[in-house]
Amino acid sequence: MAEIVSIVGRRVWDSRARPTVEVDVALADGARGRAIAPAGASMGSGEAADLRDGGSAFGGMDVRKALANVAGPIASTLKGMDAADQAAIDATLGRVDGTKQFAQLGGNAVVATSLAILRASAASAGKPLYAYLAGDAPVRIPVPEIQILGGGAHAGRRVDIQDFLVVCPSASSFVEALDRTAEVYRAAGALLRSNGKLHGVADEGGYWPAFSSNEEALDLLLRAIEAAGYVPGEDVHIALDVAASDFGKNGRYKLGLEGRELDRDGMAEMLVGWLDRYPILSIEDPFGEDDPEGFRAFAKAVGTRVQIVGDDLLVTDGERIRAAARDGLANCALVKPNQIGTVTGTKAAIEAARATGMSSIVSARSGETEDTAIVDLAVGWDAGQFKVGSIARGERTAKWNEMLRVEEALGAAAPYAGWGAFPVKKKGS
Ligand code: 2PG
Ligand code: MG
Repeated sequence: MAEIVSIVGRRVWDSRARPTVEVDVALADGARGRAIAPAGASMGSGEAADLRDGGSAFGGMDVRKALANVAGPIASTLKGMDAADQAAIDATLGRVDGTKQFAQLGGNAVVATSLAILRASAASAGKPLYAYLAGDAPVRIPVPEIQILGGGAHAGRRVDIQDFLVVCPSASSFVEALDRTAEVYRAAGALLRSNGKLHGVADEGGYWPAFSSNEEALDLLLRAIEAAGYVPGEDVHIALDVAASDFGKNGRYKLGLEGRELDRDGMAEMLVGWLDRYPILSIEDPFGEDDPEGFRAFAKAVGTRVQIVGDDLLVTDGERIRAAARDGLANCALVKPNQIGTVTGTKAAIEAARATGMSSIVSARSGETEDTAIVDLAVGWDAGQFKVGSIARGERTAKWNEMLRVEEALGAAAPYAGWGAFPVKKKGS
């Protein structure tokens, strides 16, 4: 037993210049752990709620109240507990809070505490966090989904679709997947610059394009893959995060860029048209969180042609994941610790996905920091896929670079997950 002797919070900054919560934990045996809460911009309504101060300072985003909860009720109830009993710690956080979405303590205070205690436990056991989480279970290095173009809530709604990403299941390693992605990123930048369409860089490091349609982004991505010397659909595939809750309500979708409104059938038709024309392997949140009917009809129509990922729809909630699998809404769960608030809840989400035959993607948020705990969660729990935004900006490369180190450290003990990570039929197989 390693008893928790201190829990200290402090205010640090995220990649959007917003305050966030960092927590330091110390155990009686001298082990320490630290974690920082990330923050989303396109959020599901069922997510754990961050506690923000409101008022005028920092646009109302300050976290003094959340920090007061770390120093007060959180520290006083958790001190003296066994850090290795993560389930008991997370259950205590739930009990002290008393609400479903951590509205009292703040999801930001809770997730940083839960992860900091996890890190301290791994340190106490003398193991890297991924090894502590894996125990004796076999693990793989996850396939990265990496953003090339940003849009939606992360780029002033310049394009409707939030993320245009690339994914390389046919690479032989994580190293090779990043190599291919970096070449595509360079090629995309060069093409945008030469067309005069480069507006800047979006929240997650992808290019912020000045396009007049969503298809223009898909065409650019295809050309960038080719310009980098790769075969689209073989060496490099496309993944999309439509983040449709941001522009859809009650089954109607407003494409601001093109000045059109689509019903759910029209939306499905547009997406199936894209599947026919582009090598798209994965589509996240193709419909709004309030439109399970859209998800169901789309999933039925496309079968195993594409991975359908639930983010806002599932909010890392094991129960929602099981229900979605039962109802045939999606075949992949996005997993973000701060959506459910605790380490235990996050693990339950991955287990629910596995138990129901769904794939899973451990994901960062659009507001991030140098914290790399999600790298260890993705490997240690063998998620199979990993999404962190683009291959530019330090809060993103902190994660990619850490994964490179983990792949090197594990060597042959952890193969690259490759095609096996996807619930789809590989073309030609
Ligand atoms: C998403 C995430 C990360 P946010 O929608 O998947 O890209 O964005 O953190 O803003 O929810
Ligand atoms: Mg998403």
